[in-house]
Amino acid sequence: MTRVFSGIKPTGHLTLGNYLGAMRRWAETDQHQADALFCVVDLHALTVDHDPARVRRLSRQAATLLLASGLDPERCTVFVQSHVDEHARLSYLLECVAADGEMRRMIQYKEKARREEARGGSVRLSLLTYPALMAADILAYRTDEAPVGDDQTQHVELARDLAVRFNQRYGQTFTVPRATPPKVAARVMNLHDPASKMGKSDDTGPGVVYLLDEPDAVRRKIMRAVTDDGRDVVYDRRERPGVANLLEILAACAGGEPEDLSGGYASYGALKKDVAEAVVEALGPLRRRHRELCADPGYVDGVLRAGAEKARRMARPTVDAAYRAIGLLPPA
Ligand code: AQP
Repeated sequence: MTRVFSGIKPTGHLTLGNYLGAMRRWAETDQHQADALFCVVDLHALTVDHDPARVRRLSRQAATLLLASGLDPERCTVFVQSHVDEHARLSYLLECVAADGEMRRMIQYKEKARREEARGGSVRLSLLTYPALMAADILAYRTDEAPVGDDQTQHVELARDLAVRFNQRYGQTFTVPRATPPKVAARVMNLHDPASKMGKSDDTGPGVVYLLDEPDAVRRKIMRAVTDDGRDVVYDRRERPGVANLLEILAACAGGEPEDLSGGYASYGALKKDVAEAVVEALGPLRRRHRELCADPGYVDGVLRAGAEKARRMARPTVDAAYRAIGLLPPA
């Protein structure tokens, strides 16, 4: 059976981008068709300036939202990264296989380092080495497929390269994974700045739809989305990125192809209205289930405890094998 692994970082409140680009597919498809693991990758949240209490709060919220989105612990493994030591253990070995130059080429590193420097902060070393930890997340489980949004495919490519290199140097140890981006909404863009990805930690709240936004807030944000010069509704990602983003969100929420949907609208206002209603409807069940789960924190704790135990059992043999292969003396 295909093994699938993917994760979500508790660096902010989860967004419509996280949902359409990743979570929805995990719940609707991956958990039914594969041996799937989904993880709140909390160690990754420490790569930028953070408030410890907030990371803890957001980790719990992310886990609750994963379950609210439809992940079923009977069908897949849901856990928190820091509860399974194998991720950090393997990450160090992969840092010993990775080259400094390939880490510095990562687009997310460049963008986030620039942002940290612009804020006057210092860039953490872990921001540079983060892709090695992400590779460890994936490789520890002998993952075949990593269903991620567009922005993460470069990191999965790096995980592939590291797996191949490790296997060549030290003997066959890892499965070589591949990224599987979604067909639509692989990159949901910021509603106020359609040149930038809708990210949970980019501090531009009005352009970001959060999964727990009230329906009226969702409507307001979408009605205020920037559109492009011109009045006709056409799907053109390069020339009309604002409208293209709205059409892609509509296609992802209500079905259809962005090109075909564009023909049904004579004005931007009518399009925005339909997008807003489609998003509110798509998020409705998730919001309701989230409220129920918040009333039962013991259930969420139990799922995470069992998930971590299972994940540990799955990862340990591979990580132990990697330790042996690279030349470390096993404990007596
Ligand atoms: N805007 C997006 N469109 C499509 N997919 C997206 N994903 C994130 N944003 C979009 C996908 O969601 C999954 C989890 O992402 P993550 O939490 O690991 O981190 P990220 O990709 O760095 O997402 P953010 O929200 O932008 O976080 P920050 O702002 O902290 O960097 C991934 O599969 C991702 O592709």
